[in-house]
Amino acid sequence: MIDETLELALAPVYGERSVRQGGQLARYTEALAAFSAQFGRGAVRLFRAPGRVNLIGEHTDYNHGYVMPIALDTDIVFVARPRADAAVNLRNVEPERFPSRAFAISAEIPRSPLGDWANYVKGAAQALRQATGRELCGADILASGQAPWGVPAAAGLSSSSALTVVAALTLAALNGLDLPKLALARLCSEAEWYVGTRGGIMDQFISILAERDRALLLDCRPLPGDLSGEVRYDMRQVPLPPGYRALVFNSAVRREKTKSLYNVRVAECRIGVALLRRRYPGISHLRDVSAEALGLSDAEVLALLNEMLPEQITRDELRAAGTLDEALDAMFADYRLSGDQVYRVRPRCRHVVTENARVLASEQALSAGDVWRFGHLMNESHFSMSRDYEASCQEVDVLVDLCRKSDGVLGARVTGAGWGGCIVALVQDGREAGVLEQVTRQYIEATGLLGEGFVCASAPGADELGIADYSPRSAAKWD
Ligand code: NG1
Repeated sequence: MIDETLELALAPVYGERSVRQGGQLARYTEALAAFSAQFGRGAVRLFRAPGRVNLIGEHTDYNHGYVMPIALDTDIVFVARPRADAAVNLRNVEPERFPSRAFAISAEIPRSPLGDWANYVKGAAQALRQATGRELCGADILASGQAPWGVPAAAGLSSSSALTVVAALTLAALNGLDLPKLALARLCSEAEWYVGTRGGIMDQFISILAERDRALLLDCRPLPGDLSGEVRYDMRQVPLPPGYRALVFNSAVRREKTKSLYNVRVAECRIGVALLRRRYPGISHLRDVSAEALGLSDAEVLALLNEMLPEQITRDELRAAGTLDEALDAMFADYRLSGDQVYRVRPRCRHVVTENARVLASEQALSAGDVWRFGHLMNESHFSMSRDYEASCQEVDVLVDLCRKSDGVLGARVTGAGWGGCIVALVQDGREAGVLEQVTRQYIEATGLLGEGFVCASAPGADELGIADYSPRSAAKWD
């Protein structure tokens, strides 16, 4: 009986084949049993949030620019039961990797050590508590995100955001909070700052707003509020090109050690804005530096960057030049950046400005069915990430190169924050098995690393299993 009910709930999410043959049914059944073993039998609710792969538009989101991600069918699932008190008890189906944790929900939840998985749940709980301003009930939670169904960690596929989103979704639902999807997405992107990185909104938005077989073209600049005060964004679901598949290859280079470079990049972009504002005070983010917005040609925009931005600069040099305003000073402290950090402002800004243009060009190419142009734009994007943003690494460059040289590949690029992790490639339908086999073999020959690849299956956004919206559920479902 449970199997049939579960099957009905899982099929629209993963597709019928994945439920039994792909093992999803077994995964959920195991998670339900593990929950009962840990917390006792009784009613529970199920929630999931997917990881993502970004097709194009990297490091543009925190610059109010454009991104084009799709949600993957790999996800993190919570089996949850509300508690009468504020305690959150966390268990995981992989206790060695993710040990049990417990904390109480409050407006200021003490952090676990850096890298601890509980921090993502704490960030979500604290953000909900602060946003509602009222006491929240806690929960007993069992998390399931193991391979092959989970989102690989530290691979640029947004496992951290999937965890944040599923935690916020679960705690909101168990507390009867009826948050619109956009408000939840916004809350989750702010919640993730709890862990220390000053990320943008892409990952949490796609995890919540995704539709199956669609990429989301998201303009990361919030639209001016209307009278209701609700946040709004410009976005469009873009169908994936028929006859082509997206492949993801994991370079097997874990990138968590270099995560602190992320905040350096955000700082470099903000320094660029501060310097450009001396001539164009209307610029608030690098998104405003475009040919269209400034009434210039593309070549003139690049000339402007060359003229106004230094190749590199330090905090002391900024101070000496009189450009270190209060906001920048506060940023250096907030981002925990060291005093001797060198900021390569010009190439970083060049990447963001050209990447925004590439996302818009990609949308046009895809709408016109011009997949070759889209592949070319992916290649250009990687080049820019590698050379100007220095957010690639040798192994990832090798992997991208091997992909591009394979028959049937139209384009390939690093995806996510970079410095390791995954790449994404666009491949002609029917060629994917050959490309996967060949590139895996050549990559291990070249680097000694086993870079696992898979064909992307897209999935809908985060939700409670078996229902279509975030309204509170009355019925207990599993026993
Ligand atoms: P990943 O690769 O998931 O760490 C990060 C940011 C995104 C975006 C990309 C680069 C977080 C949670 N995510 O993604 O907002 O800036 O890098 O495009 O910080």
